[in-house]
Amino acid sequence: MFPGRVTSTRLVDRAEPLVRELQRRASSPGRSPRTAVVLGRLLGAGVVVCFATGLFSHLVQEQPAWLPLSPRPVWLYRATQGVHVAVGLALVPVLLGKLWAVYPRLFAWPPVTGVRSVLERLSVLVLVATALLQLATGVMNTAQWYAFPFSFKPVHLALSWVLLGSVVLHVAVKLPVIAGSWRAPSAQDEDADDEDDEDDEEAVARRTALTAVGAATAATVLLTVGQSLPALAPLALLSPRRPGVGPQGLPVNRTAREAGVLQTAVSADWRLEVVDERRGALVLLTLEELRAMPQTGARLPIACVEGWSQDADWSGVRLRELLALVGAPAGSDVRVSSLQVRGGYRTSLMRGAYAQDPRTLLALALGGEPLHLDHGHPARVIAPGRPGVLQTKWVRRVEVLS
Ligand code: HEM
Ligand SMILES: Nc1nc2c(c(=O)[nH]1)N[C@H]1C(S)=C(S)[C@@H](COP(=O)(O)O)O[C@H]1N2
Ligand SMILES: [Mo]
Repeated sequence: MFPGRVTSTRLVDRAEPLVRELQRRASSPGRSPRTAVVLGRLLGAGVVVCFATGLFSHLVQEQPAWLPLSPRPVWLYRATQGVHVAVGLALVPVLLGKLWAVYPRLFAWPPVTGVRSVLERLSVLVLVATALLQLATGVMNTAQWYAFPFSFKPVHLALSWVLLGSVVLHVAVKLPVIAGSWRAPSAQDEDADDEDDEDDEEAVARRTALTAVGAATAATVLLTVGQSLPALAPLALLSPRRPGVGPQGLPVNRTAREAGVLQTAVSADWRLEVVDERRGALVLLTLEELRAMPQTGARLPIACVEGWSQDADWSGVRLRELLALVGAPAGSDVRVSSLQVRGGYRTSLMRGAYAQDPRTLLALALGGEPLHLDHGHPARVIAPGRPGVLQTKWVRRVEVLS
């Protein structure tokens, strides 16, 4: 009489033993709730660290007027973004371990037991999907492999809020398991009876699983962290860029050829324009004139948003001395433009605090030699505390904004 209903009941009847069998096969003593909790704690802590350092990176790049950021300490962005990428990479094996530990729960039977369990499963789905996407796009971005059909930054930023939110929700839902895990060691001492053997087997399997994840994490970090930690630079075999490797001993993110400035950057017609339109002031300077001005040296890092960083000895003209030539008031914001015609990093905004810093240079030399074309010849910006993307190369114009 109700053929549709009968069929679906039969399907469910048939599915149950299959799902239970899948679950039985997937179950292993290493996948104890405690394994999941231990890895979960690491993941949670890592997500919080990545969220904080990522948000900082966003704010340093946006330089919102309401947030008076400081160019000092000079190494701050280098440290926060180095940590962001190192922790982000370390999370990859931890997340894979966590998914290994919990995936048999996909085969829970019955699949849902009510509204609460539907919500719980949905929240885990969002958590797993965002975590995988966030880590995958992050890693792909550091490798400059832009295979995804959306622009990285806004998606990575939005996902970071969703991820943080779903971690908080997940911890709230799992609080009983987490709390039980805090109590576990003392509880085990108490019931010293015939369950002991099983506990031992589980403890050994758990330790094996955690050791494997730990080893994979250590290997990932050891083979990449040298991109921002000079002492380990020789080990950074998995990093797209390694300190010391590049023209003048410094890596290059975008070459002069890629930026399309091969001709314009070496043209004899090049002049630096320093402009304050509101005062109607314009100064044009040749490279020889810039070299004839007082030269200042500064040891400052290039700290790429993609995680690699390296200190170098720059020298050139203090930016604030150039701004003084057009009578710009101390602390003015400026816009720096390059010879590049296309691409996101052809111009950059610099807040007054940075423009005024005595170590902010329009650099003409690197390591005592004229700038290599790929490092921004004839002139580039180098300022303390700025992400690499804002250290504009092949500078053509410096414009006073306020
Ligand atoms: C735990 C998860 C993560 C969170 C919550 C997170 C969060 C963020 C946030 C909020 C930003 C700033 C985005 C913006 O400027 O608008 C950022 C930037 C960045 N993140 Fe992550 N991130 C995570 C994982 C990763 C991973 C695994 C990697 C790669 C290993 C990575 C690589 C990057 C890079 C390269 C940037 C700089 C992008 C740019 O400015 O061009 N992130 N992250
Ligand atoms: N005009 C211009 N300047 C630029 C870029 C660019 O693409 N165009 N790339 C930036 C990035 S992402 C970094 S990390 C630094 C790298 O400087 P380097 O090549 O001298 O090491 O230059 C920055 N300056
Ligand atoms: Mo960069």
